[in-house]
Amino acid sequence: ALLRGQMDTTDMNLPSPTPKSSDPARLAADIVDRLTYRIGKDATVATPDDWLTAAVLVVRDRVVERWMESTRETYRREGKRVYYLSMEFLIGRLMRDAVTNLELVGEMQEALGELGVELDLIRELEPDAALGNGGLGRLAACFMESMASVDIPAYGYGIRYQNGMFRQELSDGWQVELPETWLEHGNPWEFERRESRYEIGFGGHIERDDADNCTWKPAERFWAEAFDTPIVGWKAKRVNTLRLWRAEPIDPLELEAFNRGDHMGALQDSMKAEALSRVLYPADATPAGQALRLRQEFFFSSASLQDILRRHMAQFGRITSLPEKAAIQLNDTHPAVSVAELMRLLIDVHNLDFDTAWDITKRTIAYTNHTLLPEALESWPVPLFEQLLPRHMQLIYKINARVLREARATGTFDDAQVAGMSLIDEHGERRVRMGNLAFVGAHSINGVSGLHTELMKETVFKDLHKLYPLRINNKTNGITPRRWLMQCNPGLYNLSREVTGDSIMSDLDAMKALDTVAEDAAFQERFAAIKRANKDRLAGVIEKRIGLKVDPSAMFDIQIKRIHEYKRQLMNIVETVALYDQIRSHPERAWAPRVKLFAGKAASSYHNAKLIIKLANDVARVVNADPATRDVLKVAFLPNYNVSLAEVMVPAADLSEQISTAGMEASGTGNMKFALNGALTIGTLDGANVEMREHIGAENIIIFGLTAAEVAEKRANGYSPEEVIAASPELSQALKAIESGVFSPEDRNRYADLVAGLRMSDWFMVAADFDSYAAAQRDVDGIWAEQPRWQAMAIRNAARMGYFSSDRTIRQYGREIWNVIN
Ligand code: 6GP
Repeated sequence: ALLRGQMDTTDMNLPSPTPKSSDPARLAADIVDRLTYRIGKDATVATPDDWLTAAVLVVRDRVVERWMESTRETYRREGKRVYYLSMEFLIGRLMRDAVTNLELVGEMQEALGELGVELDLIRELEPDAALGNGGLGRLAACFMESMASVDIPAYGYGIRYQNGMFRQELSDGWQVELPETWLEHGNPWEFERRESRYEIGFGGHIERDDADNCTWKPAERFWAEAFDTPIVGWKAKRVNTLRLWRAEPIDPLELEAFNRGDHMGALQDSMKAEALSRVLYPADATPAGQALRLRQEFFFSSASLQDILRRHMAQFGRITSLPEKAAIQLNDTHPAVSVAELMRLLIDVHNLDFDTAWDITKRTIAYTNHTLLPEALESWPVPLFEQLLPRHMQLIYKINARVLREARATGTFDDAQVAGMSLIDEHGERRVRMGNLAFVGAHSINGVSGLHTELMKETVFKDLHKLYPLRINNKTNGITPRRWLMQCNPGLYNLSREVTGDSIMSDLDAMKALDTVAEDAAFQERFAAIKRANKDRLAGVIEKRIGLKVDPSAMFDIQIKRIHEYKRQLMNIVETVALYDQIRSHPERAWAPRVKLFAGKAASSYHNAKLIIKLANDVARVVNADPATRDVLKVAFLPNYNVSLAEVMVPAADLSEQISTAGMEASGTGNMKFALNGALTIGTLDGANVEMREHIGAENIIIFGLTAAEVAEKRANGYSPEEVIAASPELSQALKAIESGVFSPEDRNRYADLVAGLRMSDWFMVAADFDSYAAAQRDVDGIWAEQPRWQAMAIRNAARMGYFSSDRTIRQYGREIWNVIN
């Protein structure tokens, strides 16, 4: 009886678990049950957090049945599984997601109502799971939800950071970073799997066995322990697993040291383990570059691969069938060390020869690139790599020798080109190039928008693409319509369904039917009323968070995303200053009232990004206090941007700012969320904006500025921002005001260097695009003045975003990369 769990139970008559009812009365009884027996509290003393936990546990029970069924079914079908390896999963809250996908919203509301608890209130208490920085992490979360929704058996693998993305506060307009403590009240969604743990090694030396096969004797060893969170697909069709690893010491306490009186030394291993899964590096599209980061990358890659191989061998018993049964997707280069780790496991543990192992590795692994920014291409100093991962270094040299041999054999590359393809950068300090490692170890390398994929072929991977021309392909990003329409904007969702029918959540293309009512005055009125209600709600949030009153009938013009020079928040602020000047010089004109909203975090070490946040706040302070512009212009920077704040801001936007320097934003996904929620986009021909224009129609989007080719041309041939600035009176005046301290009277030099950067080099083309941007903003004003036209355009935006559902993206991955859908 003790061994029951490991025995074949098929011929035993075990009782089955009781199916969970979704009747509101039953749900209410279950909630009280969890409160009593799991949390140990009486309803009379339960706090709102206790009610939330009890409600989550009840919802989770409804998920578990479908979860086990999904797992069993994949096993039975002997199907292929997808493994999505990502350092980041920016999930946000899970309660509303799970309840809507289970279609239990009404029932849960009623059940909690019977207990005198409001669902809407307790779900606001749920902390955001903020295990990501921005676009890359949020994409991983949308993909997890879509894979479950389109019925692909998939596991997400990542790190269970104890402290996710930092909490941002503003102190006198400056960003202050505070630790995020999302696990403070426990996490009722996750299941700790103490039995699923793997040993992870670092350092040490290699014992040679024979030509291929080696034994690595690491000097440091830790456990990786699994925590599983169920991810519910639309209508609970399938429930997949997000498996996050936490590091544990193998020797929690070195008793010998402790007894010697060395109490700190005795805990050394525990502390080192804790550091591994402690914090998310808050660098977005910029490399963290520290040894701990490489340790984190290897830690979760190795644990995930060991788990994948264990599952494969348990079911199929033969390692060589791995590529037919497992597709491993690397989310950017963060898990790129997986290429070497899979090789090590195949050769040293599964005793394959190098050639067979290399063939299996390439057929199993695929890699997604998310940025072309040269500074973001990860590379590690060879000495550091060698010291932490000696066996992997050896394998990388061997892989490199093979790739360079293949390159030379073509006879088409000169020495410089071969050096560029090498996995080792030999300029100055020798470094391991993680992008090249991911490229050569994968059968598919994809970009995230059409433009980005083409640029990848022409720039970073130019020669590798020539050597392996069939590998690069495009998978334009998408967003899940469940979270980014149905849940965040129920008003628009319900109104749309009157026209489109009920299928839009499984087929976002059906939104197209809204085109037929775009010009209909009665429909426009209802559409505008929903937008207005969303704006009223946001106005409430703004007042509560920063004490600023804004007029919900004004145009809400929003730029929310990580603060980065290439995203050009600075251009938006400078244009705001120019507009402010204009309004003051021409108060008699009929200005379209605007509320300019900003939110986003800056990497802690990114000086200019932090200064841009301060500038937004300085400009806001001056503008908002000026009675001359009071009725037409307000500026606000909302602190602590996260998924939950986005869910309030996106549905309330009239205008979406997607104004990156062309060629620099790989795709963007915020752009898609806004358009789906009926905002107009002002943007450059960058990333997925290009494809959005094709789908929405050029007449329904406001495009301005240089193209990617023009930017490249200007950079190559030199360009003089001073001349451009001199030729633009508006820009000159705005820059002068900023650099002379009009917005920073207490520190007049605060922005001198920032503006000098624009005058001297202007790498991001702020000056070059300024006039075109300002003119486009005046076009926007013109459209705003013709409300029926604006509403028609906004409706057409929502109608034509079907292509940008992440279900479409995931089906393309499934067909063209993973081979899990026909
Ligand atoms: C981002 C890109 O900057 C963004 O354009 C894209 O939409 C998103 O990835 C999803 O593909 N990249 C990152 O966040 C990043 O860290 C290494 O890239």
